[in-house]
Amino acid sequence: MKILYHLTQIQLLIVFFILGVGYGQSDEKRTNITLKYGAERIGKRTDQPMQDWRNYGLGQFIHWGVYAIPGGHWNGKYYAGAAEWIRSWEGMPNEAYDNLYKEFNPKNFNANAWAKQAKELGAKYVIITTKHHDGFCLWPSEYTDYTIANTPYKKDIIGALVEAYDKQGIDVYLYFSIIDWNHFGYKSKLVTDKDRTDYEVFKEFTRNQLIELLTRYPETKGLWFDGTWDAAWKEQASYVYDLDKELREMIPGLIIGSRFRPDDYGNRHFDANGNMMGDYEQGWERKMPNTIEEVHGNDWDCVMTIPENQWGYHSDWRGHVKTSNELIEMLVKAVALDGNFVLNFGPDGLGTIRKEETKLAKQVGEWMKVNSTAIYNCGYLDWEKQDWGYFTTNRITQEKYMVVFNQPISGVYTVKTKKGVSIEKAYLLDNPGLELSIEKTYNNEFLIQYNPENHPEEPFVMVIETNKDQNNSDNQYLQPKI
Ligand code: FHN
Repeated sequence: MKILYHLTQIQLLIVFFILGVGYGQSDEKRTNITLKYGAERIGKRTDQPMQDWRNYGLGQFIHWGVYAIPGGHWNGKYYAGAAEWIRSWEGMPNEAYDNLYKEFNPKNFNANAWAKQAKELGAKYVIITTKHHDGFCLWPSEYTDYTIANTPYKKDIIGALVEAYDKQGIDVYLYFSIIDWNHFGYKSKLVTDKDRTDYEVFKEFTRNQLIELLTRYPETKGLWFDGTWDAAWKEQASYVYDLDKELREMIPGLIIGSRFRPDDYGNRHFDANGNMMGDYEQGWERKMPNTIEEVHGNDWDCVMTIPENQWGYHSDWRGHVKTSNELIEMLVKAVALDGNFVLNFGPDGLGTIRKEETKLAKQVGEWMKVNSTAIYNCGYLDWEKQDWGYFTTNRITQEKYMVVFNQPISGVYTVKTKKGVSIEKAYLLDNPGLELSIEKTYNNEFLIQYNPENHPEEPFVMVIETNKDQNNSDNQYLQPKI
C-alpha cells in the first residue's frame, strides 16, 4: 500500500476505480491506505456541540458583500451568473468592482431586524459570509485594507450580526472563502517559484484572518469554508491539517465541515480511503440526497438558494423561484435523511432583505410555528418511505411523525413499521383531539384514514404512537447517548 503514496492522483483514481473505492462508496469497500492527513475519525462526532448542530434542522445562510451594490447588473447589462461572481464577468471591469467598497454604505442595515426575522423563520443557526471570493471583509481585519472599516459605513458588520443573532439564541457560524481575488499571493495553481513564495504569504494571511475572526467573535460555533477547490489549496494538506487543529483548540467544540482539508493526495470531502474529513459533509449544495444510503451515516447540510443559483443579491431573479411549500419539503426531506437545511438570503446593497425573501421567511416561519415539533431534534426513521411524504422521529423522545406533502385521494395512508412495532394511535399535530382510525392489514402494515373536507394547502403533520416508543433500539441512526 505504501506504493500508493507515490502515485499521481490520476493513477490513484484508476486504482480506486478498479478497487471500487471513491466518493460515496459503501463502508465494506473502504481501503486502508496510510494517510498522514486523512479523516480524523470514522463515524459521527458525539459531543454536545455536534449533537446541537445535528438537532438544528433549519438554518439561515447570509451572502452579503459589495457585490450587492451592482446586484447582477453593470452599465445597464444583465449578468446571468450568480450575483456574487460578477467580478469575474467580462462585462464588469475589475477596477470598477474593486472600487465598489467606497460606496458601501448600507443605511438600512439593522442586525437586530435580520436576527428577529431569522428567529421567526425558525432558524436555529446562521452562516454569515465574513468574506467571499472577492476578498472583501465585513469585519475590520487588521491584515488588509479591503474591509468594512474603509467604507463610508465603517462599522463592524460581523460584530453586529454575531451580537444580534446571539441575543436571539441563534448559533453563529462564519463562512470564510479561501479563494481571495484581492490578495496578491492568492493563486489557483502554483506554477513558478514566485507563485510558491507568494502563496506562502497568502497562507500566513489566511491563518491570521481565521485566528482574528475566532478571537474577535468567540461566540462562533463553527467555520463554514468555501473556495477550496483550487489545485494550489489541494497541495496544502499538512498546513491545513495543522491550521484545522489550531482553530479547534481556540474554540473547544468548534464545528468544521468537509470543505476545508485536503488529504495527502489532494482529495476533498472524503479522503483516499473514502472517509469523510471534517465534522459533516458539505457536498450538498443546491441538491439533496434521495435515500439514507447516499449520506453514508454522515452528518450533512444542504445549503439552498431561493432562485436557481443566486446567493448574493441579484435584483433580477430569472428562472424558477421556489415557493414556501417547495422549501418546506426540502427542509423536511433533509431532516428525514438526518441532515440540516440551510436557506440562503442575499440582502441588497443598502442592507434590506428583499420582499420575496421576507415573504417566504414568513410563510416558512408560520409553518414552523405549528409543525417544528417534527423538525427540531428530529432525524431519520428507518421505516419504508411512502409516497405521501416523509417520516421523521425525535432523537430524544423517539416520537414519530408523518409529514404529508401528497395527500392520497383515497384518504388512506400506508405505514409499514418494523417487525413487532404496531401503531396504537395517530392524530394531527395541530389537532390532537382528532384521533384517526388505524387498520392493521398484514405483518407490519397499517392504514391510517384521514379525509379532510378541504384539501390542505400546506404540508401537515400526523403524530403516530407505537407500542415501542421508548428505547426502541431498532434505529441505528438515533442519537448516541454520551
Ligand atoms: O462560489 C460559491 C458561491 O458563490 C456560493 O458562495 C456557494 C455557497 O455554498 N459556494 C460557492 C460554490 O460552491
